Amino acid sequence: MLLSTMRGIPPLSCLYIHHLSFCTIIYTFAFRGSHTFSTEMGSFQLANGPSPLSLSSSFILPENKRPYLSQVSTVASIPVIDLNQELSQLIQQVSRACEEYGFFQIINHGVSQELCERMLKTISEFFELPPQERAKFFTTDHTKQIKLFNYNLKVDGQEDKVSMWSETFSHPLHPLDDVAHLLPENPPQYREVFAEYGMEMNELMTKLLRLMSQGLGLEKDCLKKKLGENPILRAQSNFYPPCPDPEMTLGLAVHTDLNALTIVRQSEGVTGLQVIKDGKWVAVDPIPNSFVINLGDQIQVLSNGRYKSVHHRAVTNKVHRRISLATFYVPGKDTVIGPIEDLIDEKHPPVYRSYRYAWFLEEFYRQEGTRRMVKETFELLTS
Ligand SMILES: O=C(O)CCC(=O)C(=O)O
Repeated sequence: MLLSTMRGIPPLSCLYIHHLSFCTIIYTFAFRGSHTFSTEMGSFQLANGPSPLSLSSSFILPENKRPYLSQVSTVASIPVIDLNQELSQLIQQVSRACEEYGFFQIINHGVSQELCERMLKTISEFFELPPQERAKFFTTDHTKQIKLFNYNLKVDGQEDKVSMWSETFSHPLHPLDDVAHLLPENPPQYREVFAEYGMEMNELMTKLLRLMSQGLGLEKDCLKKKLGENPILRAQSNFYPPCPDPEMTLGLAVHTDLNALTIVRQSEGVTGLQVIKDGKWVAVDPIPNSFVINLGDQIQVLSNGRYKSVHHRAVTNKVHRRISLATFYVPGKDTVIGPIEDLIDEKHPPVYRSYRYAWFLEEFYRQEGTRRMVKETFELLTS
């Protein structure tokens, strides 16, 4: 049962930010803090920070942007879909989840559990490296292919941005050849594990895009074709250290994903990802050996608004750290995105104008530091 009241929770519009390649939060890397606290991994220190992490004022959100955790539904959940079932039933479940939630979890997906565990362990070891070693990847330049950073949020009427309680490492995942030699040498298995994981994600993305196309009544490769000939997959590892007061801050601010499709593997046993459904926050509890799938802005546009790119956020945990790896399907910059013709008719006029993905990115950066309304700027006005 969902909570019937959300008093104290600000309207979503106050919180909107989207994903940069992946989230649309602002990059800065300010770190201030001098008090230490014990965590399960000692005192975590941001790679760009001079001292161990503490809940200093730079992490504290104004009241109207705090997570109000007691009001998050503990009972409602997003759909869980078994990929190993009869095709027409599977397509129906996927399209329903895409239309009603924009989010679902998948089980029996065919990706090796052992590989996923190795990948999460590798990420964990990466974030346990001494800050000075991780700092080699730190940058404030969002055009960099490989970047370690932490997301910040600009708050109206406040000069300083609020830092999110997380550290993020992002790089291409598939194809990897051009940048493989630039990925971390430590932990030593990093490159091999990510190369293997990238191939699995590429297959899974194709499988999901096919199901989603068929769910729209389209030929099975339609979405993939519309997303262009030179897409890439990017990986974004998120590390959330334990937080002394999860009510005061967020791990990742509210956003929709900028790209087409996202596959998230989260560490088991710690809940942190939350998604909005009918104006209420719902926790996405990790199910053993599952992936969370969420639709990005480009799928919403291609489907002419039938499939939803939904707002989500990550909250922190007082005792446990949490790790997640998001894999993003990123169209090539020249790809023209717009509502698919077969989905347009008299009853369903186009909701968006077509654009090159590069223009969407430009708009995304143009809005940096403001309330992000990127796909909204491509909406067509209806009379
Ligand atoms: O589960 C999580 O940590 C949130 C992942 C996410 O939203 C992202 O990386 O964009």
